[in-house]
Amino acid sequence: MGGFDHTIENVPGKADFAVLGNAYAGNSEPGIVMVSADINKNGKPDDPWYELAGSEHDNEKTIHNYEITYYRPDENKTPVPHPSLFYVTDAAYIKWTANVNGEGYVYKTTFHQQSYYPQWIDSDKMQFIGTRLPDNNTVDNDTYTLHSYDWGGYADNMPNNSSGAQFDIDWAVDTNRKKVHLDGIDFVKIYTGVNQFNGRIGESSTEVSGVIDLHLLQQQ
Ligand SMILES: [Ca+2]
Ligand SMILES: [Ca+2]
Ligand SMILES: [Ca+2]
Repeated sequence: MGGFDHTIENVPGKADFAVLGNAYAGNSEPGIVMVSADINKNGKPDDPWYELAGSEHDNEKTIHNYEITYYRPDENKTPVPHPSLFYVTDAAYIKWTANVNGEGYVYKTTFHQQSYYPQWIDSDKMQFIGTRLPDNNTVDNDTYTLHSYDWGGYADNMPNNSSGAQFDIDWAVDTNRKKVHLDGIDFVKIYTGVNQFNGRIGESSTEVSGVIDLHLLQQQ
């Protein structure tokens, strides 16, 4: 989550800000983008948040109000080998449960040896609530391709220099998924929107390296 030293204006009919990631063709790790305006002018993100809707918003495979809980693993437990993938060192590493489509595990792989559960978190479980986007990968002989969604609303979905990395505040919807109008925004929050395993790549995780006011840059 981040804030700005000024309000990003919602210019009618134009994209208003860009979210920088590291997506390129076949390597999209889409994240949900949320925006908020500092309505009470206290400089803090304690105002209503709105999701930006994109091409998957009305996709029947998108799960709205998805709730997922991750459980702290015992780092000294006996690893469970994967039946076919040699590079998975523990196929029962971090257990997760969800309100839709049940449960599973985040695998540990030889490519990422560190502890995956956030070490600064005291709680033995972490719950997140949000939108889960449809899986965007295809696999051919254990080579994964992470396809981009068609348009809008998603961070780390399309290359930074493309219009697919630009966002229009007019895409904002409320918790009832109805369009809302905001004159501008002061805060942006982004989270990974897919829950899938991609072989040697590991799990999908949205990268964000910056958010840019397109009007300030006078690119729009
Ligand atoms: Ca706009
Ligand atoms: Ca990425
Ligand atoms: Ca505020």
